[in-house]
Amino acid sequence: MKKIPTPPGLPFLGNTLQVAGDTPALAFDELAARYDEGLFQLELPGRTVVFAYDPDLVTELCDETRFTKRIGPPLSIVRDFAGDGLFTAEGDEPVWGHAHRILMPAFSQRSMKAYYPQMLEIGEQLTASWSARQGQDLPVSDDMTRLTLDVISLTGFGYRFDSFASPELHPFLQAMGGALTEAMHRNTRPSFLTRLRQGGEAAYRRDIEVMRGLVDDVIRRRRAGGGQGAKDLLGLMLEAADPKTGARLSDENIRDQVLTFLIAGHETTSGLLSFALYNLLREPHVLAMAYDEVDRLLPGDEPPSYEAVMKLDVIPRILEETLRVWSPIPAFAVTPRADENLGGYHVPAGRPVVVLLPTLHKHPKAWERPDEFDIDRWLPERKAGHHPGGYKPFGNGERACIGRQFALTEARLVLAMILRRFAISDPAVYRMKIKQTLTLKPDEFTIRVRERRAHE
Ligand code: MNH
Repeated sequence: MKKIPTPPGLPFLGNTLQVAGDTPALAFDELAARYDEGLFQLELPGRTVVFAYDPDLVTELCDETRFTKRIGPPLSIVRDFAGDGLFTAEGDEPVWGHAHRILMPAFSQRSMKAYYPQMLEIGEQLTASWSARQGQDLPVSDDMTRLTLDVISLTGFGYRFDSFASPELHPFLQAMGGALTEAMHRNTRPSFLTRLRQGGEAAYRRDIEVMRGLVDDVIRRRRAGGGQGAKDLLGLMLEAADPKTGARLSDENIRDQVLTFLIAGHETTSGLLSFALYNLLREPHVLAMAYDEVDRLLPGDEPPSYEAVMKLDVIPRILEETLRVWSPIPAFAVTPRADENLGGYHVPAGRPVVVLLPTLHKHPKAWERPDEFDIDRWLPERKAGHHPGGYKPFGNGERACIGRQFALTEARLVLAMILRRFAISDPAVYRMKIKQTLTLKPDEFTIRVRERRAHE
């Protein structure tokens, strides 16, 4: 067996200092650039972790008969607030299967069509808000967050944040950003340092209380308003039984799921939309193709129909390529079910193996000219030739993202609505600066817009 490359570390701290900054994802990416083997190993506080990014190794890691999702740090820390929600539940806990089977129907393509009018409504709030702010610097990540939070809360729970009515972001978002960032730091920071930061612990507990308070409000309003028979996420959770076992979700589990969906259902899609706008401003010929497409397929001023949006082709390819170049979730973790030979390297059962998406998605074994933003990679004939382990923005297998269609439907609609109405520009000539709160976003990215044609 070959030896997994390991960067030299310090006694006691191991490799902690190499990855303890504000953007661990970028630190992992830089370490990966040093090792052509396609994997390396780090000694982090209290544990040894393997990081893999060679597409052949990732193909093996995605074999669910050999590897399974692992809830270790940072997800085990996120359990402090997301509990047994789908994202952070262990696969062998029965509650994961119960919730998965109860909620799957809410993510079918048919359900997407049912959510469409609400997605459209919030999309129109965004474009109205931008129209009123023409010529001003628009905070892209903040406004995309307003949009995606309002969409998941309205479609999932019938709850309105009305984020575009307020210049400040909702306190829920502040609390969520704080808690996710703290979970990220606790992942790489030695635990004695976390124990020493007493104010940090209090702030973390406060953030969790703010989020829980909001969740209780969401559930209370549904119960007060009757809302019997609603087919949204909350309706299914309150009323449906697991088709396999007949089990229903406990009140505590419903709270965990609501918080999970409020977070997972918006944080990543807002990153995707922000990165997509960033890419379009750097690729004028792609932007021109996108304008041409929306003018052809969504002409006039009427709200675009679901059917017309489903016919878009350039915009979905922009989203696929954006997820390759900038994956909002930069990593996911699996572990061998039994001691494993992973491409000639010994990996013991239970050892965490983290798939590093930014490095994987630019690996020369899987991608020609990996640094080029090329939406033609996603033409059907070229897609068929892709490396099977080279692209995993939504994770893998049965623990892959349940909200993939939801995110892609929302993102293609909103990107189309923006481009149909506005000419976008970037007079500040933004340079990418990543902000990581576990997930990635462009920090302090602003754009300006002008109406493309006069609306009476
Ligand atoms: Mn989502 C799991 C990426 C949008 C709800 N999501 C995952 C995983 C990735 C991921 C990667 C797997 C994580 C892991 O293996 O530990 N998700 C994304 C991206 C987007 C996204 C890149 C948008 C772009 N996700 C959404 C949306 C929702 C959602 C929208 C809900 C409406 N995601 C989830 C849930 C899980 C998940 C829930 C956990 C699924 C499970 O394990 O059963």
